[in-house]
Amino acid sequence: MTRSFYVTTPIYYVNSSPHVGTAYTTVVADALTRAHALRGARTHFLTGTDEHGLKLEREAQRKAMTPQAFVDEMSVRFRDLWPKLLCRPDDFIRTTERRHEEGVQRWWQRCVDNGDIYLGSYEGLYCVACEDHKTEKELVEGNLCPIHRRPVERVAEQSYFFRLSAYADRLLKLYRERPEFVRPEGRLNEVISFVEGGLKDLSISRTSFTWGIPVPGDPKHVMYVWFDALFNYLTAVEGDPQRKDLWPPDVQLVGKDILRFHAVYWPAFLMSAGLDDAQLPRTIWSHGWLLTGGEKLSKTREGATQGRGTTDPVRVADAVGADVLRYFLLREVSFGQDGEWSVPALVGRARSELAETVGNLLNRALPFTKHFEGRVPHVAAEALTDADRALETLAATKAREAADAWRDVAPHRALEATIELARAGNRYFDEQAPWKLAKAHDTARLAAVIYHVLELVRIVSLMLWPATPSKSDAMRAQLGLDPVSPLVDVDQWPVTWGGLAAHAPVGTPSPVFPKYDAALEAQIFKELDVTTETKPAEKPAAPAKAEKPAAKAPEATEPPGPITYDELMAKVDLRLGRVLTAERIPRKDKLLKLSIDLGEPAGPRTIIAGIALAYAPEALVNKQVVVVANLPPRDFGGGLVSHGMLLAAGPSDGLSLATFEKDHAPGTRVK
Ligand code: ME8
Repeated sequence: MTRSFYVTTPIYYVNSSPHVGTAYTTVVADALTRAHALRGARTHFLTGTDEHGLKLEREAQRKAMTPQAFVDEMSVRFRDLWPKLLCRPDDFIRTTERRHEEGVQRWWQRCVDNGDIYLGSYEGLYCVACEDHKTEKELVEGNLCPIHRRPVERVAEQSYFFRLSAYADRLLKLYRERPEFVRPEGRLNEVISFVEGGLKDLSISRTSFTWGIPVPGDPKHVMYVWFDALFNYLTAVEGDPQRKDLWPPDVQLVGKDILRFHAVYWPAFLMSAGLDDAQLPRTIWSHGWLLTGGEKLSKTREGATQGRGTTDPVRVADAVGADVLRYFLLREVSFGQDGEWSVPALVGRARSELAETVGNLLNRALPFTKHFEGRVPHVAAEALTDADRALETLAATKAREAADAWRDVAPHRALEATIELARAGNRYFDEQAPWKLAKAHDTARLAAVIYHVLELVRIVSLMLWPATPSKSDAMRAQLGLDPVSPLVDVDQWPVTWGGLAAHAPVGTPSPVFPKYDAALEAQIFKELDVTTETKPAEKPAAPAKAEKPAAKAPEATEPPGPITYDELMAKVDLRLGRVLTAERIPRKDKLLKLSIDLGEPAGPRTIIAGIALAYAPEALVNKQVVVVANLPPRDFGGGLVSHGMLLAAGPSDGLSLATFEKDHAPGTRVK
């Protein structure tokens, strides 16, 4: 049976232009869609714009425009952005469209018919930037909204209410029976505590402004913008006979700021409208924020990037290419966690992973096809060695790992598996030394080695396609292959070896990624307003004291110059971790391989630390440690990659690990 995959992004407020934070969710949705399409699913990707409410009415007034003219102009900026980022939504819904307005009015009426909407009066606080009601308790110093740091408004007016309080038990039963309804797990717990804390009925209409969908039968009320907006996911598909059966959505991506609306109000509205549990969305996937200087990157904080570059996705895509921006967003942030926006970090990733690992592998292997008349070499079975077979097995393993990670909405893990495979390809190339085989006229071995590398690049190009579609196609062109083209019911995920046909002509070699040398880096930094001194690590940073002589006299080194607290928090991500397992590494006396829980949805991290002379592995299990969590991975060779560094001090045989007096949850940030 054909599998379908329906994914949604939030519909974005059009009060100002999109930024890389907005682009983040859409890029993830697009990449997930591509990954599922490549596996043969019938996919549907919905995004759009949220165009009603007080915030937009006021913004239009400020611009001396009618709300309609204003939202028309702004919505286009979103619609036009997505193709520039190689995103291909199947539908783009605007809440000012007729299909939506009429649909929402019907859903409202269903809730009325069910006895869940009643007239009352609302008195309380409201944050226009959030379009959300607030309680005194939630406010921060100066009576400000904790998210936007802006004053809230006092509202007192007649309002329709939604009987949210009646749904607490059914919601709790839903979370219990279908824990995958909210991901990641930690967020599910937050949602459960919120509902267990008691649900109050929700004010869902306003009379003090007019820019909204009129309440059926009482048009002096307009609907609360969230009641209107949430139903977009349904109104976009219900009217179309071709799309109706896509319901319910498989994955609804939302930022953590709007999880409550999606995990509490949204299912309650649907329950009230008569949907049974099987018709509710399958998973609300809440992700973290892109940060600038430790704070949420938002429309109101544009420019506050501490010199780490513009947040305008169009400028970034123009300067480095949409593939590279997409790759960075998907790879850099552990999906579900917060991550820092930084152009230098983006260039660092592009250099070390895309150019020097993936592009390089193709560039190195392709010229050798001249020994085979510019064709894919044919491999004689008797020329195969254990190293070749090991590479084939690794490719299958990594392809499966990446497929599972895409399915589990973990793009960073999928791409990590992809890059690990490309790294293994480079190691294989070095070890097999085809230049020596060519010199020795060992054509049979040369054919086997070059075939293996080219086939590996084919596999990597498919595995990268969800993230870097145009670069994947460029690599494929050089392999003599057509662009990737998903087909419903055909699983093209590259788990089987040998897709590249022997004797097929290859294309002309040319670098798929530029060489990110100092000149190009300087040019990108200039174009993208990078003013910080921070440079991406040329070489990945060292782990805790690993294999380094003990610093005998720490005082002898010059202390670095002063930095601000914001700089510290922006640059160094220190987290508490708990050691789950620790083991020695054969032939590496000083190193231990640790598995450390940092509370991340992606699971524990592997960290290689140079602490074996000071700690027995068994003494470490369950220990609370301090981890530098935002260093690039460091490859120790032999499949050992460290994903972080432990803080420690002292000589290597008397080293002591930093820890805290009291226990705190894994993942707690050190501040
Ligand atoms: O909330 N990091 O719209 P919105 C990561 N209209 N993602 C970010 C981000 C950041 N710094 N900034 C924004 C709304 N986003 C409502 C939604 S849905 C029925 C109505 C992403 O324009 C993230 O997905 O404020 C977040 O949830 C969304 O943009 C909010 O966009």
